[in-house]
Amino acid sequence: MATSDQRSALGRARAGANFALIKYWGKADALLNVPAVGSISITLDALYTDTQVELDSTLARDELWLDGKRRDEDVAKISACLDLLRARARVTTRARVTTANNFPTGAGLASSASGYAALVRAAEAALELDLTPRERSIVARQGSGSAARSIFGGFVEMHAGVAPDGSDSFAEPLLEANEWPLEVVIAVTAKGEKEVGSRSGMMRSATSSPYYAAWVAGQPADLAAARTAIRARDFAALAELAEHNCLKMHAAALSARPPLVYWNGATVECLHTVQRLRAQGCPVFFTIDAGPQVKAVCAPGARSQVAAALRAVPGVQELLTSALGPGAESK
Ligand code: 2P0
Repeated sequence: MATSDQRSALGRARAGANFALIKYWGKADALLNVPAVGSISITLDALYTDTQVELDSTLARDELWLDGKRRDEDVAKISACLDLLRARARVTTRARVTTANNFPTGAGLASSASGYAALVRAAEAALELDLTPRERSIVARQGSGSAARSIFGGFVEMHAGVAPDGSDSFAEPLLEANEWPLEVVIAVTAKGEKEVGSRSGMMRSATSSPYYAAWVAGQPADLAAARTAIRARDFAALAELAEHNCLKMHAAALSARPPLVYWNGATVECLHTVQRLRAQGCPVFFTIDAGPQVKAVCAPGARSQVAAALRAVPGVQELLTSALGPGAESK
């Protein structure tokens, strides 16, 4: 175990981004960051965050460097997450956190998911802690709900839980990446950080959308059906469910006051393109998060056909492709 007079220690980790097929949208407890609904996601191997945590006893406060820039405005959030781990290690030393995404930050590509998962793994190493995967997931959740899922690879289920202290609100693996090696083509339709982040977007949906209660009530059935489809590797069933669940989440966002329209014109064109491809027999489905990018999930053989079709959509600026990947690993 680390000691409180420790002068310096270093930890490094990499975590893949994930996105949900059955979405997380809404909180049961904002303070503990407990989601109102469970979710099911896939972790990617080609989009990731690399993070280094360096304990430095000369620092008066934590320091954050993101993609080469100092981000004082984001330090409070990462300090809160580090404090959970420092308390366990009985260490008070402040840390210099250096982190880089290999994909656009804050544009609906799950940078907080990979970011906090990598932070937890790197800080755990620096503090010489030895957490269980479940403990890592619980700490990562308190940084960002979706980060609880990036602790694991492949197909992952996040449990909302019922305990008032959040102790049963964690993610668990459903299938490893190689057990159903789907692939992903992401159509980037706008770059730059989005106007309304997920956190305030989901709060606004919860407090003002007339559809929010229906969204929450429908989630257990969608989770159960998706679990069954994933275990059976039933692509058609998962495709129908994931698109339905995504559009329900967006219905709750669109109907908030003021409304949350995360899409642009190219987003909608991509959605139609994916539906047309599937009607023609191509195994692909879409999902869209709190941003304008369209994530197309496909069976391995369909990737080049899907990429060609999405590349031809006016307004698509860039395509990112990925296989499914492992959970967060220390380096
Ligand atoms: C998801 N999203 O399930 C959903 C779908 C966005 C749309 O998880 O407040 O950044 O940090 O817990 O994890 C994004 O929400 O929110 C998200 P916080 P987070 O992937």
